[in-house]
Formats: sequence, C-alpha cells, structure tokens
Amino acid sequence: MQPLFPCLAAPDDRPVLTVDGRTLSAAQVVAAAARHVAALTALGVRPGDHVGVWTQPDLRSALALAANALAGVVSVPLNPRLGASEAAHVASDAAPRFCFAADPQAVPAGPLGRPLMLDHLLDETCPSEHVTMREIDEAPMLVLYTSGTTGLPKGAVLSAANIAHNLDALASAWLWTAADAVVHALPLFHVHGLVLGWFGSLRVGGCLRWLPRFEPASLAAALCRGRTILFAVPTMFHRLAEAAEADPAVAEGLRAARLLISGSAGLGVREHQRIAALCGRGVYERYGLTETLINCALPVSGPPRPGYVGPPLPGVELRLCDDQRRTIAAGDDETIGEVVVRGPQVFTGYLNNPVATAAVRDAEGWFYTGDLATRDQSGALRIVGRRATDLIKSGGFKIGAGEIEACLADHPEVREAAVIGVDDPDLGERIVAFVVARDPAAPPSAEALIQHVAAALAPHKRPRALHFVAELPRNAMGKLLKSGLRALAASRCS
Ligand code: MLC
Ligand code: AMP
Repeated sequence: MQPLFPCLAAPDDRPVLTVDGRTLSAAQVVAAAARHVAALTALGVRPGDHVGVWTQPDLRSALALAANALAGVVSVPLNPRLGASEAAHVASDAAPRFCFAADPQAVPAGPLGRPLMLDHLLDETCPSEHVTMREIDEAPMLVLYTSGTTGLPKGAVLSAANIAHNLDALASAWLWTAADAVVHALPLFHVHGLVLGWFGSLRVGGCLRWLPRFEPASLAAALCRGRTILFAVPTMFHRLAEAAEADPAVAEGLRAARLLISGSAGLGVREHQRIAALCGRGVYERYGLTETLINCALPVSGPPRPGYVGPPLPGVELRLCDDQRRTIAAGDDETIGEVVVRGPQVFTGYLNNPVATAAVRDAEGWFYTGDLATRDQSGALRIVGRRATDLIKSGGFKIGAGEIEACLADHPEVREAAVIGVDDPDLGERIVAFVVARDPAAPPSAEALIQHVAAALAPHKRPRALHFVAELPRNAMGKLLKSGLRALAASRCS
C-alpha cells in the first residue's frame, strides 16, 4: 500500500506549512506528529477513536489534524464558533474521547468539555513516539458535520482512500505538483480548507500557506511568492474583486497566481468576467459536496469556462437523473437533471445514521446529490439549482433552513418560524427569517431572536433579516409555501 502523505514518509526540509509568518518543513511536521502520537498513547487513545480538534486560527490546529491522520485516529474538526446546541449534538453523536485546542480558554464551554492543549506539538522537550506512516486504507479518517434540510447536522465519515483518490484526481485536473504552494483563507472544519487545502498539499508534497483570517491584501501578497494556487469560495472572490478595484496590489496578487480555483458554491458568470477583466485571468470552478468530495473540475489544460464546473474527475461515474431516478442521456446543455455520482470519492456513510445514508446512496453505490445540472456535449456540467429549497448556501457554508426554524421555534415568544435564502451579491444567499410571534401585539425584538439563534448555532447561521408576520403563507393543504415568503422578502427589501 502507498503512504497517504508521501512527503511525510521521507521527510526533508522542504516547507509544507506556513501560518502567520511561521513555516514548518516536512521533517518538522513529522516531529510534531511524533510528539502527538506520544500524547495520544499516554491518554490511551487508540487508532479508530474519535478525537476532536477545535480548528482555531493557529498553526497547531493544522498540525493536530495531520498528526491525527498519521496516528490513525479519526479527527472530528470543530468550528471554534460552534453554538451551544451544535456542540451538544456533536458531543453525543461523535462522542470524541478527547478534544484538543491551541487555545483551550477560547473554546466555548459546554458538553465537549475543556479541551487539551496542543503545546506539545511545537515543544521539542516533549516525549515523542515513532510515527507509522498512514496508508491509503479504507478506515475512517474524518467526521465532517454537514447540514441537511431537516434535523441536526450529520457527520459525514470519510476514509483515507476517499481522500487520496479524490486528491489524486484533482492533482491531475489541475496539474498540481510539489512545486505549487496553495494559498487559502478557509476554515479547517470543512472539505474545502482541510481536505483540499491542507491534506491536498501534503498529498502532492507542496506547501500550504494558510491565512486563518480572510483579508484580501494579505491573501494577494501570499499569492505573489512563487508558483501559487488560490482556493477560495465565491464570496471571497467577490470581496477580492471589490478590493482589487480599489487596490492594484490585490489585482497584482490575483494575476501572479498560477491558478485561481473557486468552489463550495457557484461563482456567477458576471463575477467571473469581472475578475478576468481586473487581473487578466480566469477562475476555474470545481464542484463537490462534503459527502462525495469533489466530483467535477475543469481541467486547466483547457480555458476556464464561466458557469461550468467541468466534466467528472477521473474515476468519478456521473449521471443526470429525472424525478424517478431514471438516467437522462441528453448532452444538450439544456436538459436539467439531478447529479448522481459513484466512485471511490463517495463517503462511507453518515455517522450513526444508516437511514439518512440509505436516503442518499442506493444499493449500487450511487449518491444522489440533490443538485440540479445540465451537461454539454463535452460532458461539462452547469449547476443550475438544487432540489431542496430548504438548503441555503451562504458564504460557501451549507445551512439547513430547518435547523434555524427549529431554533427560532424554541424561543418562548415564537409561535412559528420559516427561513429562506435570498439572493445576495456577496454571500450568494443570505438568511431571512419570518416569525409569527406568540403575542402579535407584543412581539420580541428581531435582535433578541437573532441573538437567540447566535447562542445556539454558529454565526453564519444567524438570520441577516427577521420579519414578523401575522401568519405564514400556506396552501389549502396547510403546507408552508416558501415561494410566498420569497415574494414577501422581495417586497420588504424594495
Ligand atoms: C453574521 N454576522 C452577523 C450576522 N451574521 N452579525 C450580526 N447579525 C447577523 N445576522 C457577523 C459574522 O459573525 C461576522 O462577525 C461578521 O458578521 C461578518 O460576517 P460575514 O459577512 O458573513 O462574513 P465573514 O465572517 O467575513 O465571512 C465570510 C467568509 C466566510 C467568506 C470569510 O463565509 C467563510 O469563511 N466561508 C468559507 C466557507 C467554507 O469553507 N465552505 C466550504 C464548505 S465544504 P465577526 O465577528 O467574525 O466579524 C464544501 C465542499 C466544496 O462546500 O465543494 O468545497
Ligand atoms: P457542502 O455540503 O457544504 O459540502 O456543500 C455542497 C454543496 O455546495 C453542493 O451540493 C452544491 O449545492 C454546492 N456547490 C459546491 N460547489 C459548487 C459549485 N462550483 N457550483 C455550484 N454549487 C456548488
């Protein structure tokens, strides 16, 4: 079997990680991992155990995630701004044996307990233990929580094989090699920043320059050094374009990169054109999900194609299906179907939730993404929508409307609530809530309800606007009409 991260199997002085001005070589990452393995052994943690990592903006967060992977323990990456109810859910569902944090004081107190420090990673006086190189096995490597239309977020379990196959396919599409430094300012608790950005760099043997806080000027400066690839979500491209208009150094940074890659949500055609006009180069899109990793990517051997996410990656089987799950053969760039995929990139299932897994993956291994797309003659997909109107993509984060609705409905002064995503030029979609107050004559303040959501859920799930209504629009059967809410949102904004 092959090592998962070949550059760590024969570690040398080449840089593999830069965070906040500090750079670590492959040899230093392995040494840190050796100290982490010793710490895990002392705690009685065994391969396969779940270990939480609060992904704070700190070099040690990235190191801990790599070290866990090498040690064969399953990382549960935790958003450092997790709300109380989300933390309670992860604590009971993933039940991590221990959680680690670079700064334990800054982690929200709660059911995940007080985390252990990560000081040992960079402290050469700490004991270390031999690190066996992780191979490309089928064993779980990550549990990544992802929101669904209803209920609580589900833990997608990804194996080392899922990750390695997908990274190799991306490397071939992007001609991604050890000579490339990836630059990103993404969080490490999702696929994009963690699997693609950090594990991808380790797999190809290149360097990750991680800027734990998104800021256009610093990102642009990092892109100017050497052969670089930018990974970003559309909101970041939008903000980079805004900044580039005011600051030529930002445009220069975008121009300097070897590749600009967008994903996690659709980048509008006008935004593509704006960036091309500003910096003379196009953005390549790729398309994926937490559960399936990346399914399609435009090969960089051809030109960027605004609006297209490219053909399936090598090894990915892809079909478009109609409502009855029948294959649509058309390649006319017009007929719309649900994207259905199969291949080594598809996750092993949802943690503790075979029913939810069976709902999205059939007996033959086909995964139903819920995304709607067209396909052209060359096999390139255009993502044109999604089946579930109750899923919102805001800033590249997937958010279930139902989770916010349930949270609002928990408030004693709320009778019922409905949440929608409204088109937004910066965030893609912004969250708007409609609330029927228990006492319409004396409703709570909108701010109090937004704060109520903020206490329970991560900040990106907070409604940006909250409107009180006498009743929610329903059809004759009593079914909530979200289309009616969209019209209402439009009228309230005008
Ligand atoms: C938010 N804020 C609010 C608010 N909502 N404040 C008051 N009222 C509300 N209703 C706060 C935020 O907490 C933040 O506070 C501030 O307002 C600004 O928020 P923002 O405008 O949303 O943006 P920001 O925090 O700047 O973040 C933008 C971003 C972020 C693009 C940097 O959305 C991001 O990191 N996105 C990446 C998502 C990602 O990695 N997705 C990958 C999923 S994997 P404060 O205090 O922080 O300033 C996947 C698979 C694949 O999809 O294909 O890749
Ligand atoms: P997540 O579960 O956070 O991984 O989000 C996955 C979802 O993001 C997909 O189902 C798509 O709806 C969306 N997505 C990811 N990449 C793209 C893209 N390039 N274009 C459009 N939508 C995308």
